[in-house]
Amino acid sequence: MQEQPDAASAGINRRLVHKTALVTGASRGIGRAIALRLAAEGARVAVNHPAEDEAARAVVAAIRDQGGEALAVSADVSDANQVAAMFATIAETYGGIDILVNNAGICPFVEWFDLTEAIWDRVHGVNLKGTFLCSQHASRLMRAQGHGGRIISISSISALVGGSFQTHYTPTKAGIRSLMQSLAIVLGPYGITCNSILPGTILTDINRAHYEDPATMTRDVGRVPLGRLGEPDDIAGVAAFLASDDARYVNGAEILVDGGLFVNLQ
Ligand code: NAD
Ligand code: RM4
Repeated sequence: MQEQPDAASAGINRRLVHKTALVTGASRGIGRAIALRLAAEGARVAVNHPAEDEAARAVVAAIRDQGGEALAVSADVSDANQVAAMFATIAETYGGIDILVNNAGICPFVEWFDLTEAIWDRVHGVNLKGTFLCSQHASRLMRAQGHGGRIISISSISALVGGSFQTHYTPTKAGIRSLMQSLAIVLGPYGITCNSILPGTILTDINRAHYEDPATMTRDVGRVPLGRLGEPDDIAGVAAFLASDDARYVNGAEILVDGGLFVNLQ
């Protein structure tokens, strides 16, 4: 594989050379930033997207343009058959997997009294069941390979605190954090570490409409001691750390990446 002058000149380490990663929901937002960062550190990256998606092809092209290796893999992470087919493609193409980033997630902002069973099921299906399905497939491959692995799940500050328009969503993020804790125990003996990242508020397509209201934006920025909402790149470096050998003894942990929002209560 070619060297990456861009990564080197940006001071980015090449900690993931010879590693294969899958990032779910990697065509936009936080997933896209993580895919680009893992590739910049030398990993081959499978860029998951749920359906026909021009943006996923653009992420693959951006990685190849900087000398990296990437593949777009389509699957709705809530669908067991599609997930199985995606992992078969990755195993066939790259021979296995070393790093899984469970990032795909949805959060339609909905009032509690308007919440329907269909919305509840869909949010749980994508966020929590998707994390279960992908983690089980990845860990089976990692166990068979016999040299450990990394499972990193994008939980949320919403695993720790409530959200009035997120009554369907916060339980999925608490569930993802809890799943990583249990899997840290189950998979630790195979050298597979399982950790969560808990982003605070990162401005992406998931919440952009919510922040079109300037009063909401001013209120929420005012709650963050660092004085700004997060950006996808604020999460990408933390994911790369957890994927790397620098985090080899980090297991069953979580990293809150929120600019100080959570501790700003008094
Ligand atoms: P986003 O809407 O930009 O990205 C979500 C990604 O998930 C998209 O690429 C989308 O195509 C993909 N996706 C949706 N449904 C899918 C499915 N069924 N199968 C596969 N992929 C699917 O939002 P984002 O903010 O980048 O969110 C990424 C993750 O970060 C989510 O899990 C979200 O809950 C979490 N998160 C976001 C914030 C935030 O403030 N933005 C904070 C904490 C956690
Ligand atoms: C996150 C967190 C953010 C919100 C997004 C949609 O987990 O709750 O504040 O903007 O979800």
